[in-house]
Amino acid sequence: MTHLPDYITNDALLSTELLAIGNKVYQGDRISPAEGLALFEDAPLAFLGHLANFVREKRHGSVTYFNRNFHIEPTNVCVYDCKFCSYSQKIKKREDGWEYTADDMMDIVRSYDEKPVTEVHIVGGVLPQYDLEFYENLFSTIRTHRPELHIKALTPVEYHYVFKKAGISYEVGMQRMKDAGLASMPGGGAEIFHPEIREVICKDKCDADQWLEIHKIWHQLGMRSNATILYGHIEKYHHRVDHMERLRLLQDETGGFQTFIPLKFRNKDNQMSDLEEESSIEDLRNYAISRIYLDNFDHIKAYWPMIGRATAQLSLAFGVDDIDGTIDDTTKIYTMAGSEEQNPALTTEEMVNLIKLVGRIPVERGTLYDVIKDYSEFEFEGSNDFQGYVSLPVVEHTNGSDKS
Ligand code: V47
Ligand code: SF4
Repeated sequence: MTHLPDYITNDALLSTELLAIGNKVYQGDRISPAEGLALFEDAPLAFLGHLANFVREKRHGSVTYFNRNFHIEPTNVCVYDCKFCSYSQKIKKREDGWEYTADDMMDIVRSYDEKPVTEVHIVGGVLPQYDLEFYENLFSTIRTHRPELHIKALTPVEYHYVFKKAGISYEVGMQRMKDAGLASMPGGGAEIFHPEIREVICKDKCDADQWLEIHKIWHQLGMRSNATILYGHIEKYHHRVDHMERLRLLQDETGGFQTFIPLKFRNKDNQMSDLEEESSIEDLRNYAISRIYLDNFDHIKAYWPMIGRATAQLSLAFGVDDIDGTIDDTTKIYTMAGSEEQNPALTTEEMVNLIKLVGRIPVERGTLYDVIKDYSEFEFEGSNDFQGYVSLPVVEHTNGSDKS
């Protein structure tokens, strides 16, 4: 049996409760919501990093995944009024925004024809002209044009809206999306599930139960999806725990989630701009607790355009094993909200270097975590004497994986 190392158990700053949680994590036992809350409230960063890195390395060793994808945002105008999102205000001045037609979107898809991307990620605002037939036609046209391109598109927010308008059930709707070529669902629209917060920040779009139900139905069709949390605004720690608990319970039932993606709230150009943003320390604590809490999720992803490259590199020691794709177009929902990266573009070589510089092994993956290329032997150009990274104590492992 693996035990916490002495330098942790002898740390006078760690309470008996925290050490008991640490031992549970070492033994592969699930922590309770109350214990999750205790981590948020009391655990020091280094302790969280140690535990999260233990879990991360037990599952994935040093492997760090990335994929080559591009984004299409059909529109930056939205009928919904999410207080944290700059798109919600554009509906009043619709002419200032963009609304792509299916042809416009196919032009974008075709512009990647010669590029070795494996995934198109489609997500944006909700508008009436984007209805059931529109998305069916779009997905099937993309699939016909480039059959091997994985279509990861839309969220329960759009699906709920579109199916309701079409008068069909979630079951029928998701089956039709699958038949048209939808291959997986990204994690957006989750925000904070708890009604105390959801009512304030995004009360008019699908609620928590509807979000979870659509993912459940999608999983029951044999398909995979992601989940997010939008943290660092008006929610309290217990709302974050509640959010993760709901996801963990559904994952116990279906096993269909691949990846959890914590999204840090950014405060530019939205109705919550008066709020201060979380510190990078809190970002790292949040990644670590996500890794520890969600024991039935394979992957924790850092969305690097949002937190910046340096924090993304650090996150790899705090439970994260995936950095989002090499994106060479602009994903405006974040640049408008004030993300770290004004032009979120990384070439594959830059992504590989970024991961290697912090001592991890870059592996290019497909959307479903099929290994496309292992870059462990890749010699990168540039600085070998990177000094900015604090490495955590190496954890000893007794077995390769505890995937459930
Ligand atoms: O649900 C909107 C977020 C999400 C802000 O599954 C904001 O691979 C921060 O879910 N500050 C959509 N976030 C994006 C998304 C996503 C991103 C990357 C990868 C994957 C994946 C999914 O964007 C929305 C919302 O939570 N968002 N406004 C803001 N001001
Ligand atoms: Fe619309 Fe999504 Fe923005 Fe809400 S978060 S306003 S649903 S684009």
